[in-house]
Amino acid sequence: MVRPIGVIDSGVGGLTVVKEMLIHLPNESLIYIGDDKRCPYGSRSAEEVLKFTIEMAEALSEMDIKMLVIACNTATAIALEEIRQRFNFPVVGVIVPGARAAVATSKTQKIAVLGTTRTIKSSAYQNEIIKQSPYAMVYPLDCPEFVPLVEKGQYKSREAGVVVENRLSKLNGENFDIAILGCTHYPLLEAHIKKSLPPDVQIISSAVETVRDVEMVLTEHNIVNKGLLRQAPVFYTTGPQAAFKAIVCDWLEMENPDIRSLMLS
Ligand code: I24
Ligand code: DGL
Repeated sequence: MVRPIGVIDSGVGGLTVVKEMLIHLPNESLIYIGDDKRCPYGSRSAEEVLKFTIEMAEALSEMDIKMLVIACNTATAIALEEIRQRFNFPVVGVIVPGARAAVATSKTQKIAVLGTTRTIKSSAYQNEIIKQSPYAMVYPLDCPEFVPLVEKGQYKSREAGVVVENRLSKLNGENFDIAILGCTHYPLLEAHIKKSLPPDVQIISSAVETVRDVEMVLTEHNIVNKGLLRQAPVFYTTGPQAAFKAIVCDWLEMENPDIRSLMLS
């Protein structure tokens, strides 16, 4: 039995992190929980996000995971520290990796952060960037229209481009050289985001960066799976299975993924 890595998210957005993990960690087994029924988290209160995130971690703890990845930016912003205190397994969130990559890449240490309302209000990215680079300037921007836009499936449309451009125009005049995509859904809007920012601005996706941290933690804790072949990933959803399955199949290019239902209080 290969002990799996647990991955949690408010819905299907964390599949952007899963996609990277399946590519870069070919020996590891994964269990994913998407709280589709209560998605989106980004417009909810901190109390709700904390409670829901603890419930997901609890469910995975009972499934004997060896480590946990909080693939949701909003859940990471609100619940990372609390989850670390409550459970014995190592926990990786998406914010430290995104902030680290931004600080390492930026020439000017002027960094824009795009995220949900809850993530931006929490100041988690802002605090982490300043912790790593005390003289950095951070330009936070909440983008409440972006998640619904992606979830309507309209993220490629010209209309989506207009919405993105309007929102990002609020950063006009600020002189940053990095923009962090601080939300699972924003990589799907990356082409529009790129077009709406000055050409010299580099985009950093927290999803991609997070896998490096997962690899480091596995090595540090000596829990890399070296021998046995991995099991197929298992996906739990708190919402309807069919819609969830369709997105898993499409996004991860899987034919017949193992989709299961999970009830959370
Ligand atoms: N993308 C996301 N959430 C959705 C969606 C989407 N519907 C279409 N696309 N719906 O997130 C959320 C609510 N559902 C989810 C499933 O169960 C019922 C409720 C972004 C996902 C990023 C991996 C667009 C879409 C798609 C396939 C792949 C990617 C994608 F249809 F963005
Ligand atoms: N997964 C969330 C995030 O990364 C976006 C969707 C939501 O608001 O729940 O912030």
